[in-house]
Amino acid sequence: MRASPEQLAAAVQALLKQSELSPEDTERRIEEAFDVDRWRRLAPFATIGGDGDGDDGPAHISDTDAAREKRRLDGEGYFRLSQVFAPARIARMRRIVEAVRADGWPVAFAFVFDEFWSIARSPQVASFLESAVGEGYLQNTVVWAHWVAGERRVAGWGPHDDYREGGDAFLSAWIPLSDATVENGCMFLLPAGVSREISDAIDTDRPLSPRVVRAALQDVIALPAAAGAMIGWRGNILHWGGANAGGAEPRLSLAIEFRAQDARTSKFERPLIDPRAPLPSFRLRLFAITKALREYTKFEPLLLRYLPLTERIFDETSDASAAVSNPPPAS
Ligand SMILES: O=C(O)CCC(=O)C(=O)O
Repeated sequence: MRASPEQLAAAVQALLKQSELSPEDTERRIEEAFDVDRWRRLAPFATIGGDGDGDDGPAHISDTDAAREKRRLDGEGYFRLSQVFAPARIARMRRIVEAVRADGWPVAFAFVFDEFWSIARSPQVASFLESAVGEGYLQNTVVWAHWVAGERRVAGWGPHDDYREGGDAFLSAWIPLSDATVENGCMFLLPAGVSREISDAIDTDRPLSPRVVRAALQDVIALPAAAGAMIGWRGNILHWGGANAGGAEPRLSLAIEFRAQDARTSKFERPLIDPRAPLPSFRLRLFAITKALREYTKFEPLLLRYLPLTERIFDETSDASAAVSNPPPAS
C-alpha cells in the first residue's frame, strides 16, 4: 500500500520534530549566541564592533555599468552587476559562512559579523542603490545567507516574489560569495510584465493556460553571477534559486533589502536602519537573524530544528528592535 500525501507530510513533520535540538543543546546555544567573544574566536579574521571593511579596498561599479543596469531595472525589474566587491572581502565573507556552518549554526548567523552589514555601504554601491530606491534610502532588517549544497537536485528557494506591491520603493540585492552558475543553482527570474500573472496564479492555485506557460518558460532569465557580483530585483519579480544539475561546489550567497525613505513598511521588515549610521547593534543583528529564521522555515523546512532556539533569541532581542525609532510610517 502506498502512503497518501497527508501521511507522507505527517511523517516528514514527525522526523523534523525528532531532529529538533535537545533542551540542553538549545540552552547551550542560546548562551553561545549572545557571547560576542565566542563569535570573534570562531572567525578571528572577521569583526564585530568594527566597520567590517578590513583593508580590502572599496567596491567598484563603473558609471557605464551603473547606467546600463539602472535602465535594465527600470525596464525589466532586475539588475546584474559583475565584479563589484574586492575578491579578498568576498573570500573572507565566504570563510565566515563556512565557519558558522561548521560550528552547527544556520548560516544566517553570519549576520552577527560586521562584514554582512557593511557590504553595501561603499560609495559606488550606495550611489547605485540611491539611484534605484531614492535619496535617503534605508535598509530593512530582512537579511539572509544561503548555502545550497553541491549535490545534484539540491535547489535554492522555490519561486516567489519579495514584496509584490513594493514598486520603485523596494529593492532586493543578492550577492554571491561563491560562483553561482547555471549548473549549481544560480538565480532565475521572470522579467517584469510576465511575473505578475504567474505569481497571482501561484497564490490562488489557479491553473495557467498552456499558452501562458509556454511563453513564460521562454522568458525565463538565468542569472549566473561570479563571486563578488551583485544582482537584484524589484519586489514584484518572480524569482527562484535553480536546482543543482550536478555541480559539486556549494552555492553561497547573501540577500539584503532596501526601501525608499518614505515607504510604507510591513511589520516583518521593521525596524529599518540608516546605511549612513553606525552598523546595527549586536542584539539587533540577532533579532534580524532570528526574525528571518522564523519566517523562512517555509523555504527551508530543516530550519524547524532550531525553532525553540530561534523563538527564545527572537523574544530576548525584541527590545533591540523596539529601541530603533523608524521614520517611515507603519502600514
Ligand atoms: O538563493 C536562493 O535560492 C533564493 C534567494 C531569494 O529568492 C531571495 O533571497 O529572495
